[in-house]
Amino acid sequence: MRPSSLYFSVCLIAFATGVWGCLEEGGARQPRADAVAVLRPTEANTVEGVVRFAKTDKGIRVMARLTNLAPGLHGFHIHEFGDCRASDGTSAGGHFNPTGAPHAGPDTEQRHAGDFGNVLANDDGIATLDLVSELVRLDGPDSVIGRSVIVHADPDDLESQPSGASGARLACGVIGLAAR
Ligand SMILES: [Cu+2]
Repeated sequence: MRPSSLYFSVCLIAFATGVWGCLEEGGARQPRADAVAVLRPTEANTVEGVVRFAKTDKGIRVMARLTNLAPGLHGFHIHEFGDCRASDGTSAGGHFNPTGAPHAGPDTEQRHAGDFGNVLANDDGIATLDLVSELVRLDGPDSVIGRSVIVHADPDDLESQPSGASGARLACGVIGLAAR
């Protein structure tokens, strides 16, 4: 069986069983996403990536893959405005914080809705993140649709107010409804 027909068959089975994730060309299986942010580099940077959001029984699953980062930790958050116009990303505003909570890490109960802490880039500059958040909303008044995702130059120390002292903004992407 040719690889392409195998791909088609597997997809057909996935479709028939109601598993919408199916297979990407290249083989990595991805669950369906309800929202997506495509991150573009700010001026003088090359960092880019995709962040996908999917509703689950336990909260919103957040799946990110970023490239061209310096190896190490980088602060990673949802910011208030879905506005990546400024060349340095500052038009995205501060952290999205619908409950008025202090900034903290993703394991602290009182935190911003989009306090994802850090992503860890490997030696190839690639960082991935996969977590389930009970604070992120994709509908209602606290929805993150229309907000933005920012990845920073420095690590988030998970305690400095208001945003973890994570420095310059390397890439910015508006959160929108996903096509699938
Ligand atoms: Cu941030």
